[in-house]
Amino acid sequence: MNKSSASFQPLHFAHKHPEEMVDQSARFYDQMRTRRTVRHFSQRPIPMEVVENALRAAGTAPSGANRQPWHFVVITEPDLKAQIRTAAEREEQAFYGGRAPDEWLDALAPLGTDEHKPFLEEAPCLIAIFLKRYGTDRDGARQKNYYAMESVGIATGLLIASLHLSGLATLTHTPSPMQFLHALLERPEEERPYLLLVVGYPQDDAQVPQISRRAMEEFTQFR
Ligand code: IYR
Repeated sequence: MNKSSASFQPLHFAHKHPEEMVDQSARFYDQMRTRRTVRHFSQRPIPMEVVENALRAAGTAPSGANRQPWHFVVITEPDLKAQIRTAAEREEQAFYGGRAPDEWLDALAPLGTDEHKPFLEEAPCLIAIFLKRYGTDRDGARQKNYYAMESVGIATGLLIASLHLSGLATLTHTPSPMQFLHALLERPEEERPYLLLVVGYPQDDAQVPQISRRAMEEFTQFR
């Protein structure tokens, strides 16, 4: 592969009027600012077509050398969710019971999290996100992936935004370590668990921690 293998096509960029651009960006922000990480999920089923479309949106993420180094496992089977809960709670017991340094536990205190993860069984859908450390080319040879962390992170962000805009709540869950997902979901050697996304409706009486978000001017510099 070299430069001569590149082939191009017209972009067909959809130009918008500046007023519409500002309006769109403000509406997107107004929607996104209502997103909250939820830890109390209803057992109510969700329209799986929404999840499928959100995964399609995730798959539009830019990626290093367009390697698209992600794999998603959508889990709705009650048995499998129960197995994931058992395995995650085993790790979390060790985490909260001594493995995590006090500094980390202090940082988590405002969130009220602990080793109990009932949402892993109660939420209708879990999406296990895997990062492919390398791929295979047409001849079956190992092909290096580039910026896989960044690429999978961007895809995950698009997935979360799409699910939120569609009316579903999510929890970015990182049982630590989460190698058990690799075995339970029978993923190949080259994949690493990246994140477990819990998806569903919040419980009617769901509460979320009182937190605030930093103002854009506080985390941005214009020069
Ligand atoms: N994985 C643990 C701990 C945890 C860590 C961070 I960083 C959080 O933002 C929240 C929780 C758990 O899920 O409880």
